[in-house]
Amino acid sequence: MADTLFFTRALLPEGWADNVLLTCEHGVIHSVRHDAPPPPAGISGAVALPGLASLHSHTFQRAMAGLAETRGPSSDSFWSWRQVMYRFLGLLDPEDVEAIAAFAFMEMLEAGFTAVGEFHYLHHDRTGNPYADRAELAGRIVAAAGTSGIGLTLLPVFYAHGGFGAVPAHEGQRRFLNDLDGFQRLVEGARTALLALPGARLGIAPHSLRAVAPDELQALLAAWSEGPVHIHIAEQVKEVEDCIAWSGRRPVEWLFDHVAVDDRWCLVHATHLNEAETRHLAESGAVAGLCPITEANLGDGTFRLAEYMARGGRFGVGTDSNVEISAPGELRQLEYSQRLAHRARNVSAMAEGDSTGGTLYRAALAGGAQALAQPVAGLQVGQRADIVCLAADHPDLVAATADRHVDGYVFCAGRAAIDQVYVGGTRLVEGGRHRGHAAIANRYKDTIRKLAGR
Ligand code: NGQ
Ligand code: ZN
Repeated sequence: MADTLFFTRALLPEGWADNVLLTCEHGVIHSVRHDAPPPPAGISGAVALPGLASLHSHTFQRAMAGLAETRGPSSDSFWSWRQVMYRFLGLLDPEDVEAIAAFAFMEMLEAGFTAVGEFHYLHHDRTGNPYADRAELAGRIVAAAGTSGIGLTLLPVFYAHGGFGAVPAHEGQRRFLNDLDGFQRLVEGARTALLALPGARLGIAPHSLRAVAPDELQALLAAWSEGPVHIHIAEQVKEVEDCIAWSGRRPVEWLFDHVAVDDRWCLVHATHLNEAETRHLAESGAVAGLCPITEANLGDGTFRLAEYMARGGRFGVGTDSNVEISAPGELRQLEYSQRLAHRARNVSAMAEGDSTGGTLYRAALAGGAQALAQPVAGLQVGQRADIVCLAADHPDLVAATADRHVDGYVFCAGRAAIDQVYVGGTRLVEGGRHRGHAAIANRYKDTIRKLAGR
């Protein structure tokens, strides 16, 4: 099946081009030509950007957005937020998980993301017992991705303990827990479920050094040679302190001491790094999975982006808790976190004349594609035709040229500039709205009303 798409302007790997004609076969870009005459089908859209990946998401948390913003009895923190989150997830049944995921994936598409890495750790029923099909909830995520049309990399999570030193998990974590055999069955179930979803990928995710013991981590890695490995690491100061108390090493130090971290890895957050850790991470070829909006919402801290970029470190962005879903918003928050920390401007742009939005966009594009093992690294032959098309007549873009489009999108207009979104050459969003919006949103709202009464 061959399709033709034509854009007035497009961001290609070699730079901006006018009148770009793309042909696609089975969703993959087959040819790219610029300065082409419009095809008989006419113009597909105005300003085409390759779609970004959200490399780290827990979709179910979308439905608790706004529910953890009231001050508690003592000072609030990541850890008190986590208690709220555990209480919330205790309410969810499989159809709720699917409805919420479909809504979050739809919003990602409407907000400039064309692929997602779902770090999936909600496995068992509300009492903590495995479902008859161990991959029941993984299957719900896959079904939701199918409903929305987003590109999925599913990362089933191994979670076994409540803290460093293999301390027992507590009640609130009962829906996450597996032993190694149970996890193997989960991964196989997830693999089978993914067969129904074209272009989907599978990875694994040891949740964190808190939830996975060293021998378990080694066993997981020994059994997994084929794809991405994601882990939460060094998000909170307390996590770093607890890791030192347990092992004498900081989390990223411990990881590099004990496993071969390479370009299959995504270290999610990696907020608290010292200089040597920053260098090791940059040199490893792994991706730092930055989730700037969630990290700000949870009060995590600030990633050492300027140093890391200067060393050639790779990164991508993720929507994590999905408290606000926006591709331009993640890049904006990332840069603003740096401006506040350094009391400077345009921190992420590396050289005089570089666009900050353009620099962040290209880096997050490459890092997201790598971390998810998806062919979504840009508008070139062999990559999937995942495209975010901005409206050229948006007030913030009318006079834009080249990377000023991206700066206008990231720093001013945000998702309001999005006109169309394509995944695999199929138009899923038109006029900023997903083609299944009404049905997916109604089902989500019914779910929220039902959960509120539970
Ligand atoms: C998660 N989220 O798995 O949803 C975690 C919280 C934890 C973030 N780290 C739980 N942002 O890390 O223990
Ligand atoms: Zn996370």
